[in-house]
Amino acid sequence: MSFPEGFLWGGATAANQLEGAWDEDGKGVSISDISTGGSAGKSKRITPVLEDGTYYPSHVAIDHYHRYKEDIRLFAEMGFKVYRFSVNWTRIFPTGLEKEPNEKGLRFYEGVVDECLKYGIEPLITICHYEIPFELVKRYNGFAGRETIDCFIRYCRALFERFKGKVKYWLTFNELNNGTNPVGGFLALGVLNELEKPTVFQEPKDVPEIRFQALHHAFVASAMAVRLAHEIDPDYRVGCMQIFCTSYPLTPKPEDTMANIEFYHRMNWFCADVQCRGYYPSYMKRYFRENKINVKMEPEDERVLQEGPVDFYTCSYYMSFCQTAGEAESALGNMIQGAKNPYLKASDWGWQIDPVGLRVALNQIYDRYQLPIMVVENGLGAYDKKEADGSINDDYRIDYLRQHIKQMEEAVDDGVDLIGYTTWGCIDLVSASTGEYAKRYGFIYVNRFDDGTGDFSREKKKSFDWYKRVIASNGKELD
Ligand code: BGP
Repeated sequence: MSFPEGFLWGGATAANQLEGAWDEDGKGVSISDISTGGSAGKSKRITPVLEDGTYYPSHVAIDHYHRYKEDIRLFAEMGFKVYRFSVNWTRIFPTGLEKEPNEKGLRFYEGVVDECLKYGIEPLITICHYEIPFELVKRYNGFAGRETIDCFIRYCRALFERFKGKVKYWLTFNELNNGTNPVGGFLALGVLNELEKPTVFQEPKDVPEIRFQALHHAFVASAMAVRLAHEIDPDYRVGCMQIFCTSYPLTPKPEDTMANIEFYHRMNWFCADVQCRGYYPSYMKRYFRENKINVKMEPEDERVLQEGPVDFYTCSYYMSFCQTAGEAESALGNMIQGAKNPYLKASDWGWQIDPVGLRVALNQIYDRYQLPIMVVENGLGAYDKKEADGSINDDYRIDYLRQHIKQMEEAVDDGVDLIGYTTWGCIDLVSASTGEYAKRYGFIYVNRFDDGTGDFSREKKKSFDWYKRVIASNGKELD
């Protein structure tokens, strides 16, 4: 039992959560740039007009824009085989509407890609990771407007043409199925139904029909992008990316099992079914009917979806839930909530920790699609403490990752075609859900804090050397 030869070990980040330099070299304003800081107890806000004196973490993040060479050198020191990062759409097309790409933006990512290749690290690029140009939100309500499809394809073309021969792996949208949740409509699809005043991130004005319309346009855009990628370079491999949330019936009551199936349909399968199989699953007809959702489709959409299934499947995996048809104590999770599982412990942010749930997930996904799989996000957000001697002993993170890697190994033994693993936030960065630095995931500590202090210097945590050993032994040495 072992990981296959050539297994892609590495780490993952997203532009808006680490680059900073939010208005440098011609970059435009993205949806993340109008999101304020927040914390576990205080939701961040989306402010259509930037407020003087308000703190916007993406504007500086961890200053990776100016330090990417140092960061990638550290990734290389750990032995990364792959580095997953996102391109910030607004560096390439500042408003999303330009006809020609911004050369300075392309050059920045060329620098990142070349730096990876210098160390033999395979770049894995997320094209749209919660970074839709804000101008497209104002004009078209993000992907709710069909016009945004063309803007996205123009952006994809610029990337596919520029990186031909250098980059092999692409993901169209980060966690597209987050668009099935009210909170995810803004992040994943750029849908913001309230432009006149700020929105509390956790309580958006939600119109399900608009959200599912936007999701449909994103499906079409994603399928068109897959096709375009293959036309430009037949060696390109394009994947989908989902939040995977393993879930169990809370009790053996048949009604709880049915509630769990419905959760799986909407949350885990709907978007992946469309992106992997190329057509809408039949169970969504009922959901749309019962929720009075009418999605408008153009006559060619069916064909476009059929012609653009993805080459591989990827997901984030952090935690699991239970489902019940009745009442239950609820537990927090990645963008969504579910019923609490009495057998699991939770992280400092209340996310239930479930390594076996990852093996369950990988089996379920592979049984369904028979496609190569990468786990492109997994990790523990925790409060790290610096000891008097300056060391950061994140044994809890090592333990979390170790348990999950063991379960991935089991899944490989079960026959799952798992080809890679990129831990989330391989370097500390800004949290997507809470907008804070305090929730740290990295092997590399960044001296930057929520009160705006800190010089951005980088330090290795205990987990740094541990992960280096894991990679060097291809997952054999986990202690
Ligand atoms: C996923 C996102 C990431 C990331 C991660 C951890 O949903 O794709 O961008 O941030 O979750 O979540 P958080 O930062 O909220 O802890």
